[in-house]
Amino acid sequence: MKRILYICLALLVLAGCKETDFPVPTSLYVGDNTTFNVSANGETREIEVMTSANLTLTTADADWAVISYDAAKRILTINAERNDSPSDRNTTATLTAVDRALTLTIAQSGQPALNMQVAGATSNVTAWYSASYDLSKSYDGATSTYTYTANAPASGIYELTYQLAADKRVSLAGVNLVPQSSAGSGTFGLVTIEVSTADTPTNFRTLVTDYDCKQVGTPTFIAFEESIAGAQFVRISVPAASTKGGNNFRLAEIEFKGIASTGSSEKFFIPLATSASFAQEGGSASIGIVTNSASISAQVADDWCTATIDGSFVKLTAGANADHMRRTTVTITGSDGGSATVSVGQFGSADQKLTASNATASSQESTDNEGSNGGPVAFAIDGNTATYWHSAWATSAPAPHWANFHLDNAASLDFLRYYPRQPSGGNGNFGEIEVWIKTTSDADYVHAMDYNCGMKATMSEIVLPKSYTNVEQVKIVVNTGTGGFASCSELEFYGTKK
Ligand SMILES: [Ca+2]
Repeated sequence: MKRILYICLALLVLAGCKETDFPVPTSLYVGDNTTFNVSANGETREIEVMTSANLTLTTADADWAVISYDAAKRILTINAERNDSPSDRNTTATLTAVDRALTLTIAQSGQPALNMQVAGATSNVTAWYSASYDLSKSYDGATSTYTYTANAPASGIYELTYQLAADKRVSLAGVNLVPQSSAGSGTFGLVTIEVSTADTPTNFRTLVTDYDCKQVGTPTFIAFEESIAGAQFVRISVPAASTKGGNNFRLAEIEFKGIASTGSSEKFFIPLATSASFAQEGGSASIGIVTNSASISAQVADDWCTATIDGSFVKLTAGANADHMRRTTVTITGSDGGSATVSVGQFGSADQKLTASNATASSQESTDNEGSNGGPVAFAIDGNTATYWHSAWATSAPAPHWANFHLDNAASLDFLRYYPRQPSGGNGNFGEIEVWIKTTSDADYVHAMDYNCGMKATMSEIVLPKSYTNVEQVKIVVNTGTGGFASCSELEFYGTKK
């Protein structure tokens, strides 16, 4: 329709009619969507502008995107550089006619970033609150543990220096500071970050000065203006006076975010996840690949899930699922080598909670010691999240712990839900676990999967790698748990009933 309108307008102009004779507004159209995504790895993109008017172009001041407009061809060209940061960014381009204007948003995703390994750390703090709160707790991968001191150093500035394990594949692009969610005393305020590289490890360069983390209980990601290849030491300085209470330091986790280093001669392909799951209503999920392949591609085995590529991300989308859990696999391939298989599952509205009975465990604490709501493993399947199983502590019971459950009516078993102690978790929150399954045709348990519940206080949804039929028993081996214990308020089993 629009094109016909332009042709009519052009004919009118050719016929010598003055524009004022016909109060038809100028047409100016690029499609219904005015946001255009450009690849995070950089690209040149042309957008056809449907208009009869002479347009002028104004752009926001973004040095990463050169935007031009060819009035003769009516083509808007965006020449976007690679986004060398984990952060998304966008800019605008406005096309203006005599009587109207159209503003387009040009959006670019950031690069997928992995957590770089920390080889060690030192600080000017002479006394941590106790060994359980020392500096290593800020890089043990668990947000349930934290670094804490109640004493300020003589200088009044906490200095923490982390050594990164050498990794030529990635460049340090930013730091994610994870406070304790309760934001207690010592939650940090102002942060200065200095970095040195492997070739001159004692020569620090200041990248961020007095970034205000505002003493909040949520993570603060601080992106650098440029990523640093070969980063070796990272020094974090925090004035004691800027922390909550003014005299303490508390940090649950520090994550050093590395993006693919384009200067690396080694080819690499590192998927940031090997599984994804969708809610029964459907939705989308994104899998990042840290790679220096020029491009990636993805293929999905089943058509209920679709994959599109945005830079080095694979975006997966699924519609609603009215059946029980469905699964598929996505194969992602790099143009310069490397591939990964991602297991995708989607919960369905027909998923059913199965009945578990006869729980046994490697150990359980007595209600005399734990209190009337805690101890016996039967509390893990009583349907009440206020009661919980706790491994023994009055007598020694070292990890690994385990608990075993009989399923009474499982035609199939698809996934488990693990609820730590409610409402806020505590000792025994599951970390790394193994799931073992015995079906009617197995003589003994068969290893089904490993899973990391992360010792977090919130529920974990553990999707099995396949649908298991005729399951008799499930055994959970708890290799790590908060404080070395295992505890569980409820373990739920889902699939289809017999
Ligand atoms: Ca319970």
